[in-house]
Amino acid sequence: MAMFEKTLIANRGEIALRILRACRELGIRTVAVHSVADAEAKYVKLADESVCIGPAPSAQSYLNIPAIISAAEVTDAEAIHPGYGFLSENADFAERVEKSGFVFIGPRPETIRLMGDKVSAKNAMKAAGVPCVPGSEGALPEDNKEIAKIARAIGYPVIIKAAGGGGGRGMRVVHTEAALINAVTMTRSEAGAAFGNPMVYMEKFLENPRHIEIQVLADSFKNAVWLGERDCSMQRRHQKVIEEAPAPEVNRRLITRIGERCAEACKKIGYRGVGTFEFLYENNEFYFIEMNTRLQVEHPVTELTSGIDIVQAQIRVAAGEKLWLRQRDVELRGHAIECRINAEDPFKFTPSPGKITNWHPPGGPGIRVDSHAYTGYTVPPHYDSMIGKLIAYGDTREQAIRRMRIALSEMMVDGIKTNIPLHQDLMLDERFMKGGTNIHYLEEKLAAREEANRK
Ligand code: MV4
Repeated sequence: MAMFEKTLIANRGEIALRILRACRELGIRTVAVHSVADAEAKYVKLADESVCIGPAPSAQSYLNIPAIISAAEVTDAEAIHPGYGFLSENADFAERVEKSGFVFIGPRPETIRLMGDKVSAKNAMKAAGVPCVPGSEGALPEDNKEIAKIARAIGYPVIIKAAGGGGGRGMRVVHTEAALINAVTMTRSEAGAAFGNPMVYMEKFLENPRHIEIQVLADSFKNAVWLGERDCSMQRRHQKVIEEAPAPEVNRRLITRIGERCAEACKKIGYRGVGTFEFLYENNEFYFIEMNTRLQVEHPVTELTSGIDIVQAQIRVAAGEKLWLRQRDVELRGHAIECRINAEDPFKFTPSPGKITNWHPPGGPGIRVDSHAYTGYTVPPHYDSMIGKLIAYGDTREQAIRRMRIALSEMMVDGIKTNIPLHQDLMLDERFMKGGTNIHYLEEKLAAREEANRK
């Protein structure tokens, strides 16, 4: 199978560098595109070629579809890797990339569109045998009596979600019938304004779930494997803070059953590329909620526990290669934990951009640092505050935690504030050390800390 000769990386920061490294190892030349604010970034200079695609605001650069496609044309790239965020789950972008004669490194545009609509995604997965949260059959009807009937059948509390939402945007929890219709009306009108789609659906609201997701890899020939799960429950305001693989305290046979269902679903819908099935996990049950059709920030924990380079795999299947692994070739081993390192105040969470006067990343056995930062690098104020990821691997979860503590203590980032102190606190937190905290744990812990500080 002919590999691409040249690929354009339509992203920035640590993931642009990660994709660049994967391309290098596959012998692919790289084109970095960047905004004016990222002109001096090291990964831009490491790329074989670079093109400035616009001013600092992402709407005019990293989201500027004509500028990115022009950059691919002038540099004669064959494929475009979208990374995560920005245009990575934009079906119109994927379509325009392909119509312009380039390969989009990701699923087919129709698949992205199917999964972008959370109602159609859920219907497709339910039909493919993936267990879903109990809820409405598709979008809610107009009739208020019908809506009330659906809620009564599900049982309160319920959650109203926008079909065009996802990732925590456009949702409302409803505890009583008295509050139901107003919540539906409000969610509909917000969804219409925010996503251009007023459709909403209803689910049973799970009070204390964990967020566990399954990584899949599929080729263009209906072959698919799952690469284990990740527990991403440690989050604040829908921003993940720590991810780990495998998920602590979950029955392996149950996870295996769910993973196999996900791989089967990929075969059924003709999924191509890498993807993530998001589940809520509560009382020993998995409930599908959404599918992400992109490479994810937290992919390294799966790379370390599966031994598979997910970015290279993604590029190879996009180039038309038949899957080289069968499920029995996927062997999961050890434990990996990722701490997202953000340029932010560790207590107030306000962004802290600026010049890094001293960058000293940790090392040693089982430590991986994915970051584009260096001494003298200026974190621009225009984008996400994540400046890198610190990943620790060990034979056991306890060893991974110990290695992470040591790595955090070695890591020096001067000139800006980072959330390293928060991670140090969490690596010594008793409930985290026990494993299996739910999606509310971090916010509850932070609220308790605030309370203690005010006294
Ligand atoms: C839910 C839920 C409880 N019950 N759905 C938030 C993000 C989006 N992907 C789905 N989300 C949720 N859906 C039902 N039926 C609770 C959440 C939720 C959440 C989920 C995963 C990770 C963090 C979260 C934080 C708040 C709420």
